[in-house]
Amino acid sequence: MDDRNMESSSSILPDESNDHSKSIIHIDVDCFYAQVEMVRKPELQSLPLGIQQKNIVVTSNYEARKYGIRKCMLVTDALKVCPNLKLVNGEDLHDYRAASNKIFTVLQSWKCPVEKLGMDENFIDVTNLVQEKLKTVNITAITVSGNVFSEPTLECICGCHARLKIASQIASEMRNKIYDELGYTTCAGIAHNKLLAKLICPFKKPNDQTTIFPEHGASFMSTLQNVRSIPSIGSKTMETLVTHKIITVSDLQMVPLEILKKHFSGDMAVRLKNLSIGVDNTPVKQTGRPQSIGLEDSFKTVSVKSEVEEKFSALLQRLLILVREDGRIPVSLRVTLRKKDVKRLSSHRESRQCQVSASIFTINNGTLTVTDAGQQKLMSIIMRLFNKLINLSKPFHLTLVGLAFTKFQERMTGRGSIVNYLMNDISVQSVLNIQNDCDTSASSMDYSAVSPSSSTTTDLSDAEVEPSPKKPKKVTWIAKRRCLSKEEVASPSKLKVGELRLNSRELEKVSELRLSSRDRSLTPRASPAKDNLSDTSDTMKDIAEGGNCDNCPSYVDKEVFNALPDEMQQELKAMWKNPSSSEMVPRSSPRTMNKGKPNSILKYFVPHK
Ligand code: DGT
Ligand code: MG
Repeated sequence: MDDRNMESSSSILPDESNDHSKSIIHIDVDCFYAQVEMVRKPELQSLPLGIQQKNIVVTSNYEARKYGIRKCMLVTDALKVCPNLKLVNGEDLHDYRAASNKIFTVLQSWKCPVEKLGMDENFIDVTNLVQEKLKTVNITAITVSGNVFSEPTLECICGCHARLKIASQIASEMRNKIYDELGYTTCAGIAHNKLLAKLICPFKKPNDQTTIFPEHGASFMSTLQNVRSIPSIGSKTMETLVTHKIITVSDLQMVPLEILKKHFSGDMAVRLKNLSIGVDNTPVKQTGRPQSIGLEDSFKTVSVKSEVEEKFSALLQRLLILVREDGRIPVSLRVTLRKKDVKRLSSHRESRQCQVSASIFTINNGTLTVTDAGQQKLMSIIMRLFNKLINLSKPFHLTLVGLAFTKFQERMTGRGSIVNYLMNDISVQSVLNIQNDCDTSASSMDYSAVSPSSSTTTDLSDAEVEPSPKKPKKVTWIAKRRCLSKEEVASPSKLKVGELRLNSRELEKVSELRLSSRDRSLTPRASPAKDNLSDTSDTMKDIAEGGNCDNCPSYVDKEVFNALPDEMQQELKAMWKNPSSSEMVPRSSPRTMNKGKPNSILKYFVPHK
């Protein structure tokens, strides 16, 4: 903190309950889907443009908004207010997702934590960067870039004003870079917490930014007409508040804590009170790879099995594109249905999931692929799950079908990994990537919403659950990812043994991957797809049947093999010679396993339990 601030004669102390130390930026892309279309086809820029999903205009460019086009208008209504509206179908989210990822990548170049929220919003915690810049600038000369919600009258003693001014400059640089590199205009909100940064973001739009200082948090919040504007207030909380005549944020500010505690848990009541005055201490959590990748399609009603199958087939095609882009090999598939109860006029969701064999997927030249046979296999798994969810002897009515890959194979690709030796040209997720998956287990603030618009196909990848988190029809926690400490990541030996071991399927994959990427002409038979991961025999046989260098199967790179330590070479040779040697490997607990020969490579070939 700068002494000049400390010495300021007219200064205020930060509220004890409110820590001003952070600098947070929230960036939201203007009319996102519409901009993606306009960047792709610049001739659309001068036209009123609407993005159509089924019979809804989900968004429109600002030209169309001048005519009164609003988000989620029915197409028929939109055409009434703007007959010249140019409509582009936006049901395929592929390009939007790609644009979203590019924006995320640009924002990551500042090396600050970036949390992706929906497809077109990101939080960036620039606290450390601001601290660095503070060392090099003259504080009295810093000005806010863009708009200010309200000019400060008194200097806050903690120095937050200077920090937020610097943050506003950084926000401006970020927005410029997104525009220069990708062509998208954006809005930004700058504040000392996520809540205020997000809510102030649309204060001036499009293509603008606004900074709010902590002391104006409560007065800004009191301008919000609906408690629902607060991102973490979900429909249930809202209902309870409304029942007790707490409609506006100002109502929430005024209701005594004791009254709130009668209707909510003590923590929740305090949290609601804090939010109402703009206090929020939730951290910006670096977004990692999604824990699941899914798609849903909702519709009026489907009651015929063949139609359901068609819907799943279409979803699967699109899902496989997403998975290919992700690059990880899925090992678990979930089917979701929303069933309509016609008598009770209600609906509910049900899901079933099962493991899928990693061998359904192959990697060709670094790209994840699924053969036609693999797709058929997946379809039969999907329909089997469907049959478990639906009693076909009775009529059924569905209003949504969903598919998601929910688990992915993770491999040890560290220095000591046999995978590394055998398939060093193949890109797979390594244990080191797990660090990126840190997350996102529940904390008290959730900015994401999961309730797809009722008639659209929705991308449900964890990181981009709902295109518009601003409409929190139902707020829920989504991703609970594994989070390893740095120490754990740096030292794989501290990871749970089960996570590091290669199971037989992985070994099988090693051979498949190796073959597909290098030596397809020498391919031994590919193992049949299986729905579970426990069978080792085929794999071992495949390996044992190969061999053009001292029992070494043909698909093994001789050079790589020769680079292995002697001990490993001997072990591998013994194993190839005698596939039943896999039986030497105890299958029980990791503890038993560790009692074997120290550093035995075979211990990595134990099937997962
Ligand atoms: P903005 O930020 O007001 O300039 O306009 P947008 O279009 O960026 O709106 P935003 O940020 O709420 O949502 C980002 C994109 O998500 C938007 O371009 C289209 C999509 N989206 C928004 N709301 C909905 C919705 O209710 N249903 C569906 N399916 N998509 C939506
Ligand atoms: Mg937007």
